[in-house]
Amino acid sequence: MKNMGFRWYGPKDDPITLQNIRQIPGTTQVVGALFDVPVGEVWPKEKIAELKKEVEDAGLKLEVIESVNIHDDIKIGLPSRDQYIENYKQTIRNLAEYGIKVICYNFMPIFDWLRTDLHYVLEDGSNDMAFEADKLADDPQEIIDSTRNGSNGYTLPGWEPERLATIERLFHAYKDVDEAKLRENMKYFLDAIIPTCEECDVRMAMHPDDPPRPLFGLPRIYKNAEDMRAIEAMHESKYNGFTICTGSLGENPKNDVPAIIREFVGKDRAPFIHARNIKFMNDKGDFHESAHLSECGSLDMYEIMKALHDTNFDGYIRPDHGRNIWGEDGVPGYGLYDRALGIAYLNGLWEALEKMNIND
Ligand code: DNO
Repeated sequence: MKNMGFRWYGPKDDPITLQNIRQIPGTTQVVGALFDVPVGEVWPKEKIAELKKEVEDAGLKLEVIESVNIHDDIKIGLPSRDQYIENYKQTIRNLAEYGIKVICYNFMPIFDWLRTDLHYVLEDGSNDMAFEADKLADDPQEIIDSTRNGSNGYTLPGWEPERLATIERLFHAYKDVDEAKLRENMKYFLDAIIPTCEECDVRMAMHPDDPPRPLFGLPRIYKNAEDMRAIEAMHESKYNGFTICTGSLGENPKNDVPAIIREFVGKDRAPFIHARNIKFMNDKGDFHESAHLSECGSLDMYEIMKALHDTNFDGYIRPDHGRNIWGEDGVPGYGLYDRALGIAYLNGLWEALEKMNIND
């Protein structure tokens, strides 16, 4: 696939090098970010330029950013949001100057994605991440206590201790934010930034809530196709788009992922795809992640790729979380080997689809 990408955490934090990525056959894009700019601040041009140069010097392209995170004040709807929105618009302009075409972001309150186990051991001795609802507290106070004591009861990927310290304050700030309020705040944000995206030709690609269900009483607004239609209607523009993360949406067995692709790629509202598989552990929706192959998980990756092919998808795609295999133990979900195998598999499915099409 022409825009196959690989997420990279940068020279300081990622044990994977750009050369490693370059050597994965069929990979042209690096999906990157600036990890040291605090959420809410403008991304400085010099740092963007530096990242871009590094990626291009390695023979790769940088056209997708994951993520420019949204400050919680915007999601809560505090008066300070206007300044954060102005900063976001400036970041969009700065990124556009360096050829960025897609910005992936999410609108999840407080937490990004959540798992209850980062090293769930599979039968073959490899490990990956899992989510079991029973292992999660109902009471936010329990998370606060457990994270504060460092008792390791919860797994909050990407949460540094300083940010954890703000959890308590944040839960309080969200107490009056229900789904309707969060949608209202999202519309306010989109109405403000989408005209800038249109001017700069940068497409926003909202990532689904992961897992796609309310957690700890916090609202979730991108869980399924219906939510996507509501978000789409908030601000009609192809620049108000989605990341379709097959794993996140697929974590709810009621979501028909190929149908979601057909609908939203079909109408050019999904410029970015995260392709991964998950495996249900029971009928309560608990799951662990898996190798990308259909036979290893619960999602039919052929049908997913076929839906992309049938809708003439020509956006950006990357493999998503992989297992830790062959003794590797890197950033959870973001090791080298299993994601590289994922790329080989996804590209193989795509090649077959292309050739079947030609012979039709
Ligand atoms: C998890 C990722 C998410 C994603 C953000 C987008 O592995 O897919 O953290 O990057 O939700 O803002």
